Amino acid sequence: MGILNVTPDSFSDGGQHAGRDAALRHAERMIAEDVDIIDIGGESSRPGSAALPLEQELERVLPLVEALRDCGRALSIDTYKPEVMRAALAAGADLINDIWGFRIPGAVEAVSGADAGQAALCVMHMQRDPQTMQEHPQYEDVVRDVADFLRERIGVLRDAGIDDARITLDPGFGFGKTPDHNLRLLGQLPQLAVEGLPLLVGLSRKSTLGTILGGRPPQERVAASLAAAVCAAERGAYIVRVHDVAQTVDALKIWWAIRHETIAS
Ligand code: 7PJ
Repeated sequence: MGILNVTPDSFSDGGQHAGRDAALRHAERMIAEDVDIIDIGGESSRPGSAALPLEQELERVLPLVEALRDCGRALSIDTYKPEVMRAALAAGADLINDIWGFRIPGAVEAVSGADAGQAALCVMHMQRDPQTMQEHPQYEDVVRDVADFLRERIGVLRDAGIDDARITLDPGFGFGKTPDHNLRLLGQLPQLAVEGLPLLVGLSRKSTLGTILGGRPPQERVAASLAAAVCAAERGAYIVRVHDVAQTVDALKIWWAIRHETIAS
C-alpha cells in the first residue's frame, strides 16, 4: 500500500505532493513502481495535528478517486468521517482505512449499507486522538489491550452485517504508543491477527524508527522503514503501508524468495 498524501502539512514529505496534479504524478510513479493499493489521505494525522473541515477533505480526496478509479490498482481512503466514506465509496473507492476504527457515529452505517457494497475496511487501533495521543500513552498490557479493542470492533462490524472477508486489522503503530509499545506490538504481531483476520502494518518513516536511530529525520528513514516492513511481513503482515514503494517492493521480493527458497514467478 503506497501512501498518497494530499495534505499540505504532511510531516514526512514536507507537503511536496500538495495539490491535485502533484498527487496524481506521485500516484503514477507508485503505479510504475508496482504498488497494489493507493491510500489517499486528505487529513494529516501526525501527532498534534488538527482536524480538517469536511468540505476541504472532500475537495482534496474526491477528485483523486475519480481520476484514479480506473488506474488498475485498488484505491483506499484514509478517513474517519462517515460523509467522506460514503462519497468515496460512491466515487469508486475499494477500501476505507479508518484510524478511528469506525468509532465515529455514523461510520459503521456508512460502510455497512447496500451502497457500500463489498468494500474492504481497515480497522486501526488508536489511543485517544491525534491531538493528544502521544502525551503519556499507557496500557496495562499493550498487546492484550490492542487485541481486545480489535476484537470489540470486529464484533460491532459483524453485528452490522459486515462479512469478515472485508475486514483488515491494524495495531496503529505510533497512534498513542511509545517506541517500547510499538516494538512490543511488532514483536507480538501474530497475536494481533484476531480471529485470523489479515493485518495491515504502517511503520514507514515513523518516529519510533527515528528514535531507534538516535533522532534521524523522516526523509532519512528509508532503510529503517524497509527493515521494519520486512520484519512485519515475516511476522504475518498482509499489507504494509509505505512511502517508498519501489524500495519496499525490492525488499519484499528478496524476503519472499528467501522465505520460499525460490524466485516468485
Ligand atoms: C497509518 C494510517 C497506519 C493505517 C497513518 C503516518 C501517519 N492508516 N494512517 N495505519 N498511519 N491503517 O503515515 O505516519 O499506521 S498517517
